[in-house]
Amino acid sequence: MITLYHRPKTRSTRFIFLLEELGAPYEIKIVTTRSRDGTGAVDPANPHPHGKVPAISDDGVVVFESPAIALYLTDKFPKNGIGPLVGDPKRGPYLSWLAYYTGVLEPAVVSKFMNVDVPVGTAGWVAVEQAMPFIMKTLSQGPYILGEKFSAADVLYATTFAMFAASPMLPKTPVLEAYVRRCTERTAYIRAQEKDNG
Ligand SMILES: N[C@@H](CCC(=O)N[C@@H](CS)C(=O)NCC(=O)O)C(=O)O
Repeated sequence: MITLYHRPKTRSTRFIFLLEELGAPYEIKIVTTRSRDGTGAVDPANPHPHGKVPAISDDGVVVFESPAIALYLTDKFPKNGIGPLVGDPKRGPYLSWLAYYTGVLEPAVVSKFMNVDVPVGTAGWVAVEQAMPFIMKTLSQGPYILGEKFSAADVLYATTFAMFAASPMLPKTPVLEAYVRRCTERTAYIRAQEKDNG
């Protein structure tokens, strides 16, 4: 049984979405975390090393960091084909896009959000103005990040774009809007919103 350590309306909500897509048996354990306004506190019940969400525990095996959780879950529950497995030609792109999410896109978006310049050429990631054209080119070639088929990579990317939909840092294009709509109209996404509060 998977336990999802979760705080409503945070990065952990997307893992309710993924678990619903996978049809996996899971329980939600609501934990407290620190908030940007200085309120909240790390919850001793949360196994994440820095008291953040998401984290999961699979009968005592703890997994943290969104791409690792996505990969762990799609490998463990392959029935619905949400994550290409070893041997599938899409496995390489799948791993790349999962790693790109926290290795490049998140730092790019957060740098922009916090008004911090990315030291171009030396940082381990690029500015959001470089990341987004690459993502937009990919999305203009197929309805999903990996092409024809929805995957757990879309769970990470589409929920991020949905969250920042109103932000000027994201391009307002029909391709991006249609992508977000396509993913957030999924019944698993809708069920996740209903279960967000535990
Ligand atoms: N790199 C982590 C980021 C997790 C993260 O920053 N989560 C936020 C919620 S959206 C959090 O728990 N913040 C509370 C804190 O930093 O103490 C991942 O993608 O899994």
